[in-house]
Amino acid sequence: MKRHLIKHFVFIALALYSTFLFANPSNDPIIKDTGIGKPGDPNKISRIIKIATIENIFLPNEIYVKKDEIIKFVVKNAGNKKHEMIIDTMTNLKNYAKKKRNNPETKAAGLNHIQLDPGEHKALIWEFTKAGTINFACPLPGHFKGMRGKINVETQ
Ligand SMILES: [Cu+2]
Repeated sequence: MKRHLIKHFVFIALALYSTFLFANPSNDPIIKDTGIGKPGDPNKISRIIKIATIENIFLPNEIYVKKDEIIKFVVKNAGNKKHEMIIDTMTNLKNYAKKKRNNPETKAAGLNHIQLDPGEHKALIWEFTKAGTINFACPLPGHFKGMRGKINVETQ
């Protein structure tokens, strides 16, 4: 009887887990653990880093953080065009930029992504869980090649 119950629970746990893994209602680059980190808890911010977007570059485009830091990026669009900022793997960024080229209406709405109108500023809160280099970019057609940046996640 007990064994039967345990089996039952394991089954439910696995079912929930796989739902969590594969549920991706939007067209987002899927956020799974690819080493890029995860959305950060707004109550546990370690530091604020300001970034500006202009045509067609991020300032700064090279950023240094420490592993386990939760960074609030405050991104201001100081340019005259719309810009976006996505933190992701280069593969996901390239795929998304390609989708955007093929269909400019493609929208991502994940927590690794912000869209900014000229003059607008928005926050993106991110927790860096692994040391390494993480990419960010503006995926818009004509921007993607130049509007790229690197976040160097250093071991503490
Ligand atoms: Cu842009």
